[in-house]
Amino acid sequence: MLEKLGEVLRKATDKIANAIFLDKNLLDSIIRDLQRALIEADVNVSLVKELSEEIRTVALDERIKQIDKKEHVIKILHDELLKILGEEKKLKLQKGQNRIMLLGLYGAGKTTTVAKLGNYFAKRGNKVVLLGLDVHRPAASEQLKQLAEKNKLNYLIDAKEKNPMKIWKNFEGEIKKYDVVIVDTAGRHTLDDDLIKEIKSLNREISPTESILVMPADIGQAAKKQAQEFTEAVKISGVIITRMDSTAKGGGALTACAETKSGVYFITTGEKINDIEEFNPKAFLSRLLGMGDLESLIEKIKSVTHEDKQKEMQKKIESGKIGLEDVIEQVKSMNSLGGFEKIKSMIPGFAKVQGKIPEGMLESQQEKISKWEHILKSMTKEEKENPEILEKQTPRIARIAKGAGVNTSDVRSLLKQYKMLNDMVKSGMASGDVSGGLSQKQMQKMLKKFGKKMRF
Ligand SMILES: Nc1nc2c(ncn2[C@@H]2O[C@H](COP(=O)(O)OP(=O)(O)O)[C@@H](O)[C@H]2O)c(=O)[nH]1
Ligand SMILES: [Mg+2]
Repeated sequence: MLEKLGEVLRKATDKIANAIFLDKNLLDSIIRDLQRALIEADVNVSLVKELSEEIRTVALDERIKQIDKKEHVIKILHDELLKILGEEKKLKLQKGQNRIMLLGLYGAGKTTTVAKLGNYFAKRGNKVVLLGLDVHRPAASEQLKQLAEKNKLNYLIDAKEKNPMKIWKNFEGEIKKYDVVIVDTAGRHTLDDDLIKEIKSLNREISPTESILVMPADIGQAAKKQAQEFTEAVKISGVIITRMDSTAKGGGALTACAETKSGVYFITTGEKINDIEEFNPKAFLSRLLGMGDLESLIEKIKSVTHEDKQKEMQKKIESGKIGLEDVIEQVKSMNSLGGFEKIKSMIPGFAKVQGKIPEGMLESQQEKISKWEHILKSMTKEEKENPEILEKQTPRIARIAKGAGVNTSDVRSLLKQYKMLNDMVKSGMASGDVSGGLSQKQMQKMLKKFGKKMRF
């Protein structure tokens, strides 16, 4: 059910959580992924735009400290998604008899849902009966009968009678014995005059306590129009979305219902009798995000963020000096993106020129990282604190390489990366304001030089 969207949302929150700094480029890439996934889930483009703008506004708000930004962004993402999913609407049974009528077009899932809903209420101790009033489809009453018998539910059908009002009248005495009557009705290909007429007279006759519109999730955003049309014709008290398991468009159906303020009571997620669940937007979203709730999500971010470390890092960048360990630490913490990508997102402004970075520099450096870690272990405290002293010290470099079981070129590559980063930091690239440091042109020149020198 919306697996793809869930996956993208989880990746986006992970990216936010793992970022050292949420700079514009990282944000752009996250928003791009989100937009694509939401639109693929058939969420209305203007809703998607709104959501993106909200996130962008918060993320680029200068007044919010970098440290707090990730939490803000995650919270906004969560709240905005919740907003487009709509309010929770529960189907509460009333005292006295509940007459729940399911309406919808052909193949929407009415009959199947009548059985599921009947089972749902029967399991909760109610006296339930299913009533078949679909007189148009020859096999409709047989389908209901089979579903009821299979699941030991009471049912009332009359396969011969072609007037649904008559069936209701004939069974009136029998129906009185039950607390919950779930009524299956006939659909049409479209909501035409005949269907409207039939629903209206059923409404008068039965005076249902609930008139529920059943729509399949695969109609996506078209759910909006359908909900509006049905609501105009008869009073709809809520919606059930079926087949959430079999389409990627469920996001469209759900958000379309929220837009029309048609509360979604239930969603159904399979062919089996128990494949029905109350639609709780919060729980649904948590599941999509793969979290318990917003609080645990924020907790997760805090736990991977290491606030102290982040503060420390920011200080170092501001003071214009990054240590060897920082270089490795930062590169390491973004395994999924590869080493250099991480450094890119770490230094605001850097990614702006990413197109100009020589190829090869962006290669994943996993192997290199593990070598670097060994290298660090065979360095003295003095060397680690002041890598500059190694610069022209071939014997020292050879000693370190031997201790780490790597080549001297590996040691040199770490030193180069270290130097490069510090040069960049010093030159003001990491100030967060590119224009305040080097010009774009100067930066490109510098990168070119680095690229030639380094061949990562
Ligand atoms: N995968 C899946 N199929 C469903 C679900 N609900 C209904 N269906 C199927 O959708 C088809 C139409 O359902 P039916 O109840 O006969 O629709 P009706 O014409 O509105 O009464 C049937 O093949 C059902 O088995 C669901 O939640 N998941
Ligand atoms: Mg049916």
